[in-house]
Amino acid sequence: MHASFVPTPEDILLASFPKSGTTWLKALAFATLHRADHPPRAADHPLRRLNPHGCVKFLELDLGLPAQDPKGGASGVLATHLPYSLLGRRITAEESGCRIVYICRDPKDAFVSSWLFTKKNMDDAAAAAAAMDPDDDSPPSKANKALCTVEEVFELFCNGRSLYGPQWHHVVGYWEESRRNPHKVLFLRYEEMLEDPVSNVKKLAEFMGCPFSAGEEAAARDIVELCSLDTLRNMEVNRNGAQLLARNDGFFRKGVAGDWRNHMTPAMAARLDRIVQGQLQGSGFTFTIAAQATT
Ligand code: PAP
Repeated sequence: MHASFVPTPEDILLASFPKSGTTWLKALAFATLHRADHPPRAADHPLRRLNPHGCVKFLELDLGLPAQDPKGGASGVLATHLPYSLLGRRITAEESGCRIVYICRDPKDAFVSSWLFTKKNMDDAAAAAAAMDPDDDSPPSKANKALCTVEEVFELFCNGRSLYGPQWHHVVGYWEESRRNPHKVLFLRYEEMLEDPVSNVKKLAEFMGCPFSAGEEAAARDIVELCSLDTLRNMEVNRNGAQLLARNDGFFRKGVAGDWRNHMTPAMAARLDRIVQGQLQGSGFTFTIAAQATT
């Protein structure tokens, strides 16, 4: 589907490795771009009735599907999990004018988030199947037999075998392009956004060509508030709605940096850090916060 996508200079592409803050970035970019039509405090703001994935579509998944909200679908902002090397010249060429915002996250947290998301979806599917067939008394764990153990999935992740992986190549591909071409690719870090969301939203707005004016200080703060994990999580659509393959509540879990500590052993974390550091050697890039976290 994405081969048919022809970007215009107004288009913004939000790129990320899965479970790195995509949903948050979609919400922030959408709310920032459309703040004139949809003030963040408005009761009928699209983010109050649509999940961020309903407001900003995925290039490789949704294009060509009927949009849930035609206005949202035509917002000029799209998202992708594709690595930079697979985007295609129509997007990456300087002449396309299309700009890319990338969000990166500590690989340990992205891994844990992905594992828990998959597990939850499998549990939800098993519960839904059980509800449809109450006479089937096989234990729920039986329905989940297909799910690998966390150790097996971790092994694959460490070997670079994950959806859109290896994670570190994904990040470095966009990071290098952001260094070569800072007006084409804005590189954001999930952990830095947690620390100072308002500054990062201002940076995002500037890059997207819609900077906040001096009188818009409150609007920037209101957008951060509207798009915060707690606000989005508590909306009816995100408590009870669903996307094609997942319930919306699964997109809003803890939203912190360093939760890997609660789900990985120190040995697992040290191993992944070693692999990533080895792979990053010579690139000039570091997951600074990740490196600090295990020392
Ligand atoms: P996706 O790749 O399926 O779109 P993505 O949104 O990139 O998922 O990542 C989900 C993570 O972002 C979750 O992290 P966790 O599992 O470690 O908690 C989710 O909680 C977090 N997240 C979602 N929305 C927000 C938000 N508004 N603010 C901060 N973090 C968020």
